[in-house]
Amino acid sequence: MILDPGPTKVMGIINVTPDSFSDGGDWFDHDLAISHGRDLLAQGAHLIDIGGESTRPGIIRTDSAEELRRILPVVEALAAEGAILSIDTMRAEVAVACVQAGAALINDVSGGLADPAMLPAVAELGVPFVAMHWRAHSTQMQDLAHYENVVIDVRDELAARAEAALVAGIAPERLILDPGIGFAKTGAHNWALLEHLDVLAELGFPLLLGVSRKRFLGDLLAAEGRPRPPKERDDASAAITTILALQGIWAVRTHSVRQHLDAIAVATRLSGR
Ligand code: PMM
Repeated sequence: MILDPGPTKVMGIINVTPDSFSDGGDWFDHDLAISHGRDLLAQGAHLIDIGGESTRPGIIRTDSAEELRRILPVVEALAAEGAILSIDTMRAEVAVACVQAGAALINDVSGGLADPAMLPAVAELGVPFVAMHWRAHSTQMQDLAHYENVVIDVRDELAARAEAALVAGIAPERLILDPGIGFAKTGAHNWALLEHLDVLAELGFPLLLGVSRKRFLGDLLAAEGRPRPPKERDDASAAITTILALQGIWAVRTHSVRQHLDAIAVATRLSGR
């Protein structure tokens, strides 16, 4: 089972969107998205995360019909080939349709906050659920990047989401938490969370982390005042994965799979996990 203990897992990303910051448009065509999924699996991805709605800061939402039009054929094709699929959605309707089409896990960046029907629907489906730390939709989220103590505040807000998920009937062994790197957070907030994941681990649930190609890495690697472009942030992303694997994080959500598997192999060899 995908949630069994063991070395850190790699979740490869397919954004079937025209406008994601990291790979926007690359996999918008169904055939390209499916062949990209096959490529990520051939590289060794343990699971594939498929999303049809960009969450880039400032972006206007996609409607549910369009979200399903983008992802359902990709889910059907890759599930038929035996891939373990995660669905990156904030909508219960999309979650239900994709699990019926063969998806294995729901990844909700809003942790069930965006759609009140999400937690009961996932409880009913009986699949694992990733609850990410989130404060508002993309148009407002960066206005809410204010914390007394980001580590404690994110821990407490995630604990509240976990509690809501359990009350809705999601089994504790099917719940995964994610601090939501870059969502209502500044670069400093992201680094503080990465330094103190032990505090989040105290909640007792597996952790998923998504740092791949994010803005704070572009800023870290900036040259002449210009952030490093998203597709040139993969080495730095994999460096973080090494550290996450040493800490026993459950999984990383990444655009490039092989580099991260290599990083995990090194960390696993050194730590004996
Ligand atoms: N980040 C993005 C989208 N979905 N899901 C989880 N669980 N965690 C994340 O950090 C996360 C996510 C945005 O990144 P992308 O545009 O590169 O997919």
